[in-house]
Amino acid sequence: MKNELNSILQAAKKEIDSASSLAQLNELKVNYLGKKGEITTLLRQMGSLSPEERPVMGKLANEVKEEIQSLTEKKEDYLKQKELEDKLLKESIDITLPGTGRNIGGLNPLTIVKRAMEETFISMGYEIVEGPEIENEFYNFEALNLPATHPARDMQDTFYITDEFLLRTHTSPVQVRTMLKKEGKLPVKIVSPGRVFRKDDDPTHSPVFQQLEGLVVDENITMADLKGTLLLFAQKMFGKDKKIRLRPSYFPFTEPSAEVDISCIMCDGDGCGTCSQTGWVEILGAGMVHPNVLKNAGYDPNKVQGFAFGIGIERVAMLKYGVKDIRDFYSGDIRVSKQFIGG
Ligand code: 2NL
Repeated sequence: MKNELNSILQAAKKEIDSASSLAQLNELKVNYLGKKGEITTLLRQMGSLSPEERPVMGKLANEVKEEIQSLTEKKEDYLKQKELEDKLLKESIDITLPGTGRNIGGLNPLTIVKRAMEETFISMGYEIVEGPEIENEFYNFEALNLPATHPARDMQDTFYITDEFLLRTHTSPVQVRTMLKKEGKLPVKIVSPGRVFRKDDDPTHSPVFQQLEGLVVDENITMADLKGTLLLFAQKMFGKDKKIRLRPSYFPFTEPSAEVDISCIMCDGDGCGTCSQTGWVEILGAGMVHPNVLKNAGYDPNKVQGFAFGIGIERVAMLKYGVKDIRDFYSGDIRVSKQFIGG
């Protein structure tokens, strides 16, 4: 029996030694020490021993049991530690690898230019007013001296939603709404920036574009006020050295009307490709508010006057940044806005 116990111990030592997982170790623990394990089975045969041998064998069996127990515990600790180390090794992060980086967006150049324009007019005491992009014919056409029969109304290739509703073709309806709300009160001094819509699509026309219109109504307003205002605007946007000139033009909502040029920002007036050798580039349209428009909006044209102007935001941005195709602003191509990160 002593020999058997010894060989059990040797076999157990070998198995414990070669166990490579906690599951394996558990299994051999049951095999040696469990209720149906080898040592228990051997101890059942104690009855065949002499009374002197029994306590000796019992003591030896217990020692073998304890040794196997302590060896499995040690191995268990070792395997647990090893499993943890393996896991940590697998999860380890190489902090020397380069980072994945982050894509930071930039403002669309039109937003940058729109904000700069707004700031310019805020500094001159204007209020910014916005309004609906879906309009009706009264605010978009009729009130602005464009009756249904007016040729400008088919000239303006309009997106109609229903017979009644359309996408505004300019931001003037916002100004009509503002005047009507004021019920004849003075002064009116507002700019209306926003998206407008026309059935146009080529390198210099987009079906969706942005405008900033300005309107001043008060007593004793003259064309000199308009010219001074636009000169200040041109100089704030393009540089203190810039000059402007007004050329006679026609808009149904202003009389007289003018097209406004700025001294060429590329060649400073010497003549180049941008200004077609003229030294001037057109930047906006303007004029004195037509008496009919004042009347339609609740003002007496015999008592008050007004000036108004409309500036294409894309036009200003194209000039300022040398953009050749208006559609680049609306392409959604990140290579466009990336060039404007940080303003
Ligand atoms: C252009 C021309 C213009 C106006 C817009 C306006 C608004 C009211 C009354 C009178 Cl409520 N006029 N706006 C006046 C003249 C020209 O825009 O070519 N814009 C890009």
